[in-house]
Order: sequence, then structure tokens, then C-alpha cells
Amino acid sequence: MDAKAMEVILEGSPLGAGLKEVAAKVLKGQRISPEEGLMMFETAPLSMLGALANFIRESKHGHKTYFNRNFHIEPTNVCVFSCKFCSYSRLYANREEGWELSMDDMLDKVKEYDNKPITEVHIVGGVHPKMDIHYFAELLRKIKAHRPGLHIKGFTAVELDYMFRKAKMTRTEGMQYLHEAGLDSLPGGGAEIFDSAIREQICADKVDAEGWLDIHATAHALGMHSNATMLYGHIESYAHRIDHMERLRSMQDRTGGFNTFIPLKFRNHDNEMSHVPETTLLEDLKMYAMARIYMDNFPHIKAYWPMLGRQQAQLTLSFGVNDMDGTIDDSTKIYSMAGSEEQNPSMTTRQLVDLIKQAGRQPVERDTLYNEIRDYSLVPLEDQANLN
Ligand code: V47
Ligand code: SF4
Repeated sequence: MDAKAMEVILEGSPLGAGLKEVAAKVLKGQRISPEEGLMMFETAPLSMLGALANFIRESKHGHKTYFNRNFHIEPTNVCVFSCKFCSYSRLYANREEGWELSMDDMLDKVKEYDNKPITEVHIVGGVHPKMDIHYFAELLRKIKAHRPGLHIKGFTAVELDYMFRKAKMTRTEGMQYLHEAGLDSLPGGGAEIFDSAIREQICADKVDAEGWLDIHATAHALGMHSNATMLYGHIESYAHRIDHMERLRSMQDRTGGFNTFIPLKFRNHDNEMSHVPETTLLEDLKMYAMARIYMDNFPHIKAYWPMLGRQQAQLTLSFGVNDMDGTIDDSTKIYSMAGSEEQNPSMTTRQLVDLIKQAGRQPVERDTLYNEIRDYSLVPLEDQANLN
């Protein structure tokens, strides 16, 4: 639907004047303020948010829905921090099963993909006191020596902050060192909710909002790209979500280095916040739609399908989302332990393509930086049968 048609529908709708005004701004491509964002969160019907978010998504990307072919390595589940929403911190506190992969284990994992058309490895894990920056630089060099073309997206700002401080390096020195060793970009984890009062209650001991933002700004200054996340649906309010998105949006105005915003739904299984109920599907769709509407300078909004489940991820494609992450092939535990929908998430290319097509969208394989690799709506059906 084009903007004109949407304006006509809005005009005849029973929405309040304030909401109609904000919706009209969105349709004209104008930025909404934090106050307007909060009003939308609090009062707008989901149908209106969905229509606006879908309008933006289709203006930016048409029906294109991106995914990549990637796999994850989780070096360890041991973590010195104690985030209350994390199933690892409970594990560590109880001295239950901790595990760590050796350098060879991790390289073997990379070698498993030797003849497969994978473009990215995503490395993220707990913060192990003995795995320092030099250890990880060595890992990066070895991966690059083995497969130079593989994009390495690795280490949350939480892991990096710990590594840099331990090595007594400035953020620029540390980032440069890892970048030279082979680190190409940063994933978006560790952001949680930036508000200090909420952070104090859910993840008091790890890097704060300013540190998280500064580490990403440091990467952007070196020409690296990164993602941003927000852990929502626990003890935060809509105002905290707006504050979080506002800080990211302002930083993006300055650096332009973020690729994707990924809202992460809080899952309450087996952690110290199990008493906090999880959000409903309606609330999740609202969150994705608001993310698309508010983050006007973020090119992409991603639904991380293992957390949401496949069918809900399909639904988000009509609520602003244009990226489905990847094939993943994940033997990692952080999400499955927290109660995510998928225990060992992995999809073949064929399954991902089908999932996107069933939702009426156009599947496009991308690399980490969103260069298009293959448009699967153009691949003949007989060739699609052989995708893996
Ligand atoms: O920061 C931990 C989250 C994040 C729970 O950049 C939980 O492409 C929900 O950021 N319920 C790490 N979430 C993962 C992450 C990520 C994932 C996929 C792709 C990308 C990307 C980034 O996992 C943590 C935290 O917010 N997390 N525990 C939980 N109970
Ligand atoms: Fe450690 Fe990350 Fe879990 Fe926090 S969320 S306890 S930093 S693994």
C-alpha cells in the first residue's frame, strides 16, 4: 500500500488526533521523537503499528528478506559475570557443568565447514577469566589462515571490555589488535537495557551503557560494522525501551556503523528471573514494529528465529522485520538453556528459503555486510530442491 492510500485510511479511522499526527509523520518519512515513540508504545493499536512498520520495511527493502549462511562457535559457558537473566550465571554460581573449547576444538569446528558455502562465523560466549585477548587473537589468526574469506563476527562489547581491561589496553588499541588479527565485525549482544537503574538490577557487574556504546563507536571509527540488540520484556518499561533505542539512534547518526537492530525477547527458563513472566506474541510483534518505526537510520531489523520460533519469526516479517539471521547451525546453549523455542537451532538453506516464501516474501542470501549473494526467488524450482 502506498503512503497516500494509508493516509486516507488513517483519516477515516477512529484514532485520536495525536496518534494520527505521528502516523502521518511516519508516512512522510519524518523522524518521531522519544515522546511520540512512547505515546505509540502506550496507546497505538497493533494493527496501526504493523501497517506503519510494514510500510517502512517495504519502502526500504520491498519484499526482500535477508539471511546468511553462518555457524556459531561458543568458546565457553564459564562467565565471571552474573547477569540475572542468564542461565550461565546460575550454572557457574552452582559450580555445575562448566565447559570450554580448546583452540583445536574451535578450529575443528571451522574445518567442518570446509566445503560448504558458509560466509560467516559468529563467535560469542561467556567471559572466561583465562581466555584473554592474546588467546583470542591467536584463534582469529588461525581461522583466517585456514579460510581467509570467512567473515568473523565475534565478541560482545562485554567480552571485549573485559579483554581490553585485563590486557591494560585502551579500547582503540585492543580493537585495532583484534581487527588486525582477523576480527571483521561485532555482534550486538551485551546491550540488554541501557538504563542504569534497570542494569543495576539485572546485570550490575558488566560493562555499562556508556562503555557498550563506546566500544561500538571505537569499532566504527576503525571502519568495522556492528549490530545492536535490546533485551526486552522483563522488568523494563516502555520508557526504558525508548531510551535504549534513542541512544542507539543518536549514535548511528554520528557513526553510521550499525547494520542491524535485533530486539531479543527475554526467556525465563532456568535463570534467576524465572518468576518474571514472558511477553505475549502480541507484545513481541509490537516491539518489532516499534523498532522499525523508531530506528529510522538502521538499515535492517532482525528477528533472531531460534529465540522466537520459526512461525513467530515468519509473522514478524509483516511487522517491520527484513532479516532472519542465518542457517546458524548452533550447538551452543545460551538460548536453549533460557527456554528458547529451538534447542539446537539449525536450518538448511532450503528450509529458510521456504519459510520466507511461505510468508509471501523474497528470500535473498546476503553476507554479513548485506552484500547480496543470491536472490532465491530467481532460482529455478528444480535447483532449489538440492539446497542444503
Ligand atoms: O546479550 C541471554 C541474550 C545476548 C537470555 O549480532 C538472553 O547478529 C533472552 O546478542 N533470554 C547474546 N535473551 C546474543 C546476541 C546475538 C544473537 C544473535 C545474533 C546476534 C547478532 C547477536 O543473548 C545477550 C543477552 O541479551 N540473552 N540470556 C535470556 N534468558
Ligand atoms: Fe556472562 Fe553474558 Fe551470561 Fe551475562 S549474559 S552472565 S555476561 S554469558
